[in-house]
Amino acid sequence: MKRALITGITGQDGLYLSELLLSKGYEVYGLIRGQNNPKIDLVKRTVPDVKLLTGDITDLASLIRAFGVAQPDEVYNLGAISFVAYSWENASITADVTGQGVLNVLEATRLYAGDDLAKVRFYQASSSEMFGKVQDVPQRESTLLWPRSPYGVAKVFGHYMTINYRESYGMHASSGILFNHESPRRGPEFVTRKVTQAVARISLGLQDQIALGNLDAKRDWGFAGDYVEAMWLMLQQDEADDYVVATGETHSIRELLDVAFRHVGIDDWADKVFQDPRFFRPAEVDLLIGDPSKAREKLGWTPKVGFEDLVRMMVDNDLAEQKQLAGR
Ligand code: NDP
Ligand code: GDR
Repeated sequence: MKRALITGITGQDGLYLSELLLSKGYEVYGLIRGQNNPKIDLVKRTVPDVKLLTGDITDLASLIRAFGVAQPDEVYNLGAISFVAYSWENASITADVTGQGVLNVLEATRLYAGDDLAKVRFYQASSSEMFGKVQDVPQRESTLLWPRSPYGVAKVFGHYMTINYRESYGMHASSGILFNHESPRRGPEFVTRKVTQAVARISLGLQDQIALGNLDAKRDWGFAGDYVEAMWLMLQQDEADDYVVATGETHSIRELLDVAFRHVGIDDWADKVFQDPRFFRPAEVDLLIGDPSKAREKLGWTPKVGFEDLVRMMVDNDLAEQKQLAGR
């Protein structure tokens, strides 16, 4: 039975990845931070077979202890401060967690492996946000990185550290450059879930309008359940490498609004949406569209859920959730 250690177990991807690995017969360990993390219940309910360990990726000693218990064959470093907008408010903490945290997990992995580096494989959750002010369209593994947020800068550090551990020590360390991926488990601070929750509430008469920022930004949105499969596939290869994981399609926030509102029978959403300066960013990433050819050819990976189905899945989930909350 293979053993996996996941940081970021309480997040969207941590839950999907745990389900995937458990279904493949892995023994799964998840790192939980904080003395009273409110998401522990969610993890216990969703993936009761995951074994929880206390630790924080900014605390190397806690990682060393967690590795000692988990004895992992595979390590998935998903833990991060992941909300781009927040990273301007707390740039230094973002650097510590999303940047330096990666180095800590790499170092804990190396210490755990000792002289036998082949005994463990490492996955880093890199991000399309590293492309920022894009230098190629579509973006691929070789595209020059030009991050536009403290989060993006921190991810670039983690990305190159992962490559550096591979090149310096021969560690099986891979980096998935994942484009935006969403699901009914997406945090409500991200634009897709913010929109699908609001659309559900508007259609149920629980809310009148939604306040958003830049409606013209374009993203390559896929389904998180598909993307965790690519993470796992990367660690099953003989050689570690870096891969873009994306759908190859891009859509604006306006198109997201079109699909979500249309799904509840509202064709014209102009009076339901207003722009609020609070949600504009100091520097924007205008266009993301990935070229997933390498993942398709080398990993045999393709996304299964398309953009419109993804949005409809999220609206349906939020309709059910909001009805239940409203006691209907
Ligand atoms: P979430 O924001 O849903 O989850 C982030 C996780 O990181 C949470 O479990 C959180 O735990 C944990 N975490 C935060 N700080 C620490 C810390 N100091 N020590 C240990 N764990 C910590 O993110 P996603 O699941 O969406 O993303 C997973 C990873 O993939 C992240 O690294 C993200 O940056 C990256 N990524 C995500 C993409 C996406 O579109 N979803 C695209 C590309 C990359 P807690 O409950 O304690 O806060
Ligand atoms: P992103 O996702 O920054 O791409 O990072 P987010 O959903 O936050 O923003 C996407 C785009 O929507 C615009 N936008 C708004 N965004 C939010 N959150 N709230 C709003 O009200 C709003 N209005 C417009 C944003 O300006 C932006 O252009 C996500 C995270 O999961 C990262 O961790 C990950 O690395 C990248 O995706 C790939």
